[in-house]
Amino acid sequence: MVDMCKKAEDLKFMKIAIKLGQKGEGFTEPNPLVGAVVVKNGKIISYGFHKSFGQKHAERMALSHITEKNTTLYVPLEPCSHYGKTPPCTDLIIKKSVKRVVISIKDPNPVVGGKGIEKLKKNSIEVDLGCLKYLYSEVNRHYLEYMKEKKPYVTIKAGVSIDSKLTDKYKNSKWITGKELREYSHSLRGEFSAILVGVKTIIEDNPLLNIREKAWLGKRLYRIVLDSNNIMPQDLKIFKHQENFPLIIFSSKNADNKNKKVKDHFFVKPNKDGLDVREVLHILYKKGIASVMVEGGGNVINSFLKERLYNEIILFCADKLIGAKESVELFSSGMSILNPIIFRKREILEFNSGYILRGFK
Ligand code: AOF
Ligand code: ZN
Repeated sequence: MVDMCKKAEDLKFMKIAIKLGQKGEGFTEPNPLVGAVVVKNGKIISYGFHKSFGQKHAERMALSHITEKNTTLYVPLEPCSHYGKTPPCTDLIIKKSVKRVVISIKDPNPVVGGKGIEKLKKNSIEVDLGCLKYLYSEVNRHYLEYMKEKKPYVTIKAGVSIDSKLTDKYKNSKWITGKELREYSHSLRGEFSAILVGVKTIIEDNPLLNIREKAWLGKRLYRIVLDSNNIMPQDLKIFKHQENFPLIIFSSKNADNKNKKVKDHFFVKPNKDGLDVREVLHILYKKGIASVMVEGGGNVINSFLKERLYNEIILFCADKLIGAKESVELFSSGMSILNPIIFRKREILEFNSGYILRGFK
């Protein structure tokens, strides 16, 4: 893969713009991660990034206060040309007499989709497209999946023993991974718009499913529960703190109990494994949820694996052997043919008590 830019200095400044955009991770969705750098005579004179959903676009943060003309603007995503929550960034770029704009990728958002670049060119601004497009597509993968595939980016996360067991022989899953791996996994929630679990996990563990780490202070995280038969008791902890951690429930259209327990309680098509997860994802897309981490238990993970509805898998593997045939295995239903999971990229991180494997489809 070639990720080259037209000029060597473009590579340097675009890398900085992309890194700046990453500061907004976990806070901008369903909007993208965008940073912007303004350069004059080889020096950065201003920069900015999109901090959180609804706030100013990166280009506006970087350009608003500058007086210099004939600058180069580095922005990984094509500048917008539409009136959204803020006026078009292209108008500001033109007003500020920017000479050249370097962009990694065209904006897949249909309201922009090339019109931003066209407008800049029409106003005699030089545009270079493609610089670090692979790097940026990786960084901005939630937004791209959401815009292009019209579904949230799905990450499956599971804590397993080295023999792939999700529970011990009494079907307890809570202590498969130790403190070290559990804390890491907990903090990872910050990267996503939502976490999704099955009702069994909620009833057995009575978790809050929120984020408590300082690093993610102020983050809003949706909690999604798949409860086919609508049996979840309403005195569980999951019903608390819905201001910052809104709860969404999905039950089957065939459930006997059709009482809505929260405002966003949806009744969807059932299938033989539980619920039609495609419909679940479609509803989440419509609600503006760009990424979901599927946390378990076994049945829920199974449904997403079976439908191949995932973009990424994160396995927290503890140095433990469980061995019992009564314990729940990861993907125990299996495939009818040998069907390898092909990761285009994988990362492995070692800990004292195990390792994390993160595979990207
Ligand atoms: C951002 N931040 O830095 C840039 C974006 O919801 P709005 O009105 O703010 O518009 C969001 C769209 O604006 C987004 O989908 C993308 O097409 C474009 N660019 N958005 O949130 C930014 N540059
Ligand atoms: Zn904009």
